[in-house]
Order: sequence, then C-alpha cells, then structure tokens
Amino acid sequence: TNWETVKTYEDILYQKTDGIAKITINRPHKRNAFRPKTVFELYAAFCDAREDSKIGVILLTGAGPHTDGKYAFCSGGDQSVRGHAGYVDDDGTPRLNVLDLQRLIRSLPKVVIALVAGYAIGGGHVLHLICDLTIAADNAIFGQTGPKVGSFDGGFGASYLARIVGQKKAREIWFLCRQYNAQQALEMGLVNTVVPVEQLEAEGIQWAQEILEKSPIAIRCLKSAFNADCDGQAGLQELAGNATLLYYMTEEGSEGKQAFLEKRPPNFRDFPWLP
Ligand code: 2NE
Repeated sequence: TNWETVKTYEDILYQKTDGIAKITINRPHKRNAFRPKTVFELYAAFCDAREDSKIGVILLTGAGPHTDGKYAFCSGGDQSVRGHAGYVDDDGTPRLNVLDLQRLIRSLPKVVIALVAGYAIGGGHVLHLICDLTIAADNAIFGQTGPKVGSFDGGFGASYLARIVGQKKAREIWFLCRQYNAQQALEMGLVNTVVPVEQLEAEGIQWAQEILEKSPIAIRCLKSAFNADCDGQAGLQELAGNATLLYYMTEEGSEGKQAFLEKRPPNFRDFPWLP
C-alpha cells in the first residue's frame, strides 16, 4: 500500500492512502502505552481524518514488533508518568485525556477499525473496544488490569464491554484481570475476525475497501443509530444531527434559509405533508 505521511508526530504515525487513514501508536518500547502527549497527538490525527471528506475508514493500530520480537496494540496509560491525580506530561498537569479520545472515536461519523497484534491491555483494551470493528492477529492478547494496578474505567470500559460480551463475562474480565487470546476474544464477540499476524494490515485494508464501496450517509446514520442505543442524549444528538444534515440537503430545508436571505416570508406550501 502506498501510505503517505500526513504529519510527523513524536508518539504516533499518521498516514493516508486512497480513502483510508492509518493511525499508529508508536511507542513499542513501552508496549505502546500512552502518555498525555500520545493522546493529544491521537486526538489531532483523528480530528484531521474526521474533517477530511475523502477519508471513510480509519485504521488504529500499534507499531511493532519491538526489538524483543513482541507485538502490542496498546498497553494503556503509561504508568511511569502516572502522578497523583492522573497522567502527567511535561507541563506538570495531571490528565485522563484518553476519555476525550474515546468519545471522539465513538462519535466521528466514519468507520474506525482496530488492528490488534499482541497486547491490547488496560486502557489499550478499552481503545480497541470502542472502535467500530476489531481485527485481531492470531497473537493478540486482551485484558483489563485496573484492579491490579490501582485504576479502573467505569465508563465505556465497563458498560460498553458488558453490552458486547455480557454482564457475567465483563465482570470476570475486570474482577480477575486475566488475559484472553484471540480465539477466546472471537468466541466472546469481542473481535470480528482473527488472521495471521503478517496478514493483519492487508485484512484491515480489505475490510476498509469493502466499506468504502458502500453509501457514506447510510454508514454514518447506522453508526449513530448503533451509538444512540447506548449513549443517551449524546447518542440522540448524533442521530438527530444526521437528520438535520439530510434536511439541509432538501429543497424544503433550503427554502427557509433562502427566504431569510431574500427578506421574504418562506413558502413551504408546495411541500407535502407525507403520510
Ligand atoms: C502489556 C504487558 C502484559 C506486556 O508484558 P511483557 O512481559 O510482554 O512486557 P513488559 O516487560 O512488562 O513490558 C515491556 C516494557 O514496556 C513497559 C514495561 O515497563 C517494560 O519496560 P522496561 O522494563 O523494558 O523498561 N510497559 C509496558 N506497559 C506499560 C505501561 N502501561 N506503562 C508504562 N510502561 C509499560 C505488561 O507490560 C503490562 O501488564 N503492562 C501494564 C498494563 C497496565 O496495567 N496498563 C495500565 C492500565 S490502567 C489504564 O490504562 C487506564 C485506566 O485504567 C483508566 C483510564 C485510562 C487508562
């Protein structure tokens, strides 16, 4: 694939090819753990991909293998910069800014596919979880560690996990902090498919290309509909935003604006009150 670098960052790689953006967490020496800076960079790249109307699918992955031969998607928050009230960057401010990133990935109206090779652990597990689809390599390992390392994600990390794998399994995952292999993840419905690690990116591109053949508005309405079921008023806002978008695209919606600009009363009389 002919990947073009969009912008150079310190902790991530950001590339695009025809219709597809690829965002790679690039801290393999830390199993791709994120610090606040990593998350700010991820957020910026996701915003760029969201704003680019040529991009329909975003692949999120981790750089690897590391020099020790091991792979990681992401091992969660970088515990070495975890301070008194959150993860601390050079400015000394404690943060949990990965929560902003989770909401962005979930709400942006394009398809986000996690490509997981090796560890998706802790906050890294939650990141794959909130992506629309997950393709796992056969060496993928999934799990939460919060109760072991003094943390927890009671947001999407708990409730959305339970929507996906069921209450019993979600409680097992969090309460016991075990690790699960790719086959077990597939059986739980935690991932969409499992492929040999060397095929992971090719499979992601194949899925992306199939999606790119489909109708962008149908896909964005479906994503917001799936979200609305779990996301309360924020979910309804997304769904309703799509209704507004479609309304703006009608002559009827346009008549209101046109009348205002022409300083005349709107004429909606010709538009039908459909059954
Ligand atoms: C991922 C895992 C299971 C891999 O184990 P292994 O044995 O393959 O590698 P190792 O030796 O543990 O790790 C390799 C290097 O990466 C660093 C390690 O410290 C080690 O560094 P060196 O000793 O070579 O210098 N590393 C790995 N993960 C790191 C991390 N998260 N932070 C900083 N350095 C890390 C194993 O490494 C592991 O269990 N990692 C920790 C997983 C974890 O507990 N993550 C945090 C969960 S909490 C969280 O993410 C979170 C949240 O709960 C709520 C909101 C936001 C975030």
